[in-house]
Amino acid sequence: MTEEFNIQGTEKLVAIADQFAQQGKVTGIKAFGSGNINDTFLATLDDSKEQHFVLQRINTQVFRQPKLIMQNMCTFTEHVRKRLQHTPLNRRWEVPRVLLTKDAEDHFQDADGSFWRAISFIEGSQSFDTMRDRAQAQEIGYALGMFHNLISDLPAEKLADTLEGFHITPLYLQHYDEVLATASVCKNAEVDYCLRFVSDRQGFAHILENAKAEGKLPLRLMHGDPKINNVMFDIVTQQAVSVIDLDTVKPGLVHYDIGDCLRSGCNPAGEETENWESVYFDTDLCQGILQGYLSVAKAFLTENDYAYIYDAIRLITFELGLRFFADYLAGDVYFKVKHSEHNLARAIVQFKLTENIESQEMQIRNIIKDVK
Ligand code: GN1
Ligand code: MG
Repeated sequence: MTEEFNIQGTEKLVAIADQFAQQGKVTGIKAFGSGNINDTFLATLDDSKEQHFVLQRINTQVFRQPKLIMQNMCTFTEHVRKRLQHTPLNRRWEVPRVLLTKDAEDHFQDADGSFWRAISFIEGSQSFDTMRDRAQAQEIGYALGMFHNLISDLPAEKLADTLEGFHITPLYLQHYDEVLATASVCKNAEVDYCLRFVSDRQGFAHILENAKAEGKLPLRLMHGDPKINNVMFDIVTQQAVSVIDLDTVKPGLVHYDIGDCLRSGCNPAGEETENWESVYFDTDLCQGILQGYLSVAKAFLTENDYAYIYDAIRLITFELGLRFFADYLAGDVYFKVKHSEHNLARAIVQFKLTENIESQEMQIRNIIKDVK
């Protein structure tokens, strides 16, 4: 993204952001957040009503049909807006709005063919890369539960599949095998650890897809990426007020979300640490997240849903490690990296976390039983 920071680049960005400024003028723009796929910027306006908005360049190598994403986003936001109008909550809750261009389009394509879109910024809010404490864990859980609750009456087929194969672990495994067959793997202790780790868990990779195929887990709508920094907190009250990053809201299993939220929220060392020995799964935070989640999600969960929560936590953690490792072997074609070993390091974090989850299986299963 360094290109963006020369004057010419900034001018170009401001001009693109200006397309979405219905009122006022764009006075500044800066890189924002820590996304691994899209490029994200925060634009500042000289308008007193709406001071900021989020501008994003969609990575169309990953999201091949960005127009479908915008369509899903509009269907989703419209549904939730109506639900909240009909049944208001007794606390602050916000849904990011899709901003239109001056030509009333939900995206803008620049001269290079890049796909840009803008989303409202949740004013007075912030996000966190790692969990602060148990109270925050409960809020994160509440946020995911509220998100699921608000779409639980929107039929899954109303949204398009914008990223085929997303969270289908057996497909990631298949892709990994293909990459492995052709990659020139540079062997060292870390790579050996990862190769071994994956090969020991081949059978397990199918657990959620089997349950789905057997009709034990229904296809529902999901967020797809409810990691800790996609939950926004009110700066003053410290309550969760929004779940952002709606690109992967589409049909799937709520278990992918539960697994993703817990693998991300219960890892105090964070996804980006290189201090692998410090990685562990915090069961106290796990209990907090699940309590918060169930305070709003109990209404639509079945016995089978509970039965697969532990497997979901273990699987989605393993899956992300597998995705990072496969991308390392493939030469970093999917996730953005800061250096050549970055995806390998990220994979090891997720595998260490998986190992720690496995070693605490009984405790985690007991927590699920207790909070039910
Ligand atoms: C990617 O781009 P970002 O950071 O929102 C990825 C998620 C991973 C996450 C790990 C579409 O999300 O699945 O869990 O990185 N998104 C996609 O940080 O692959
Ligand atoms: Mg995302």
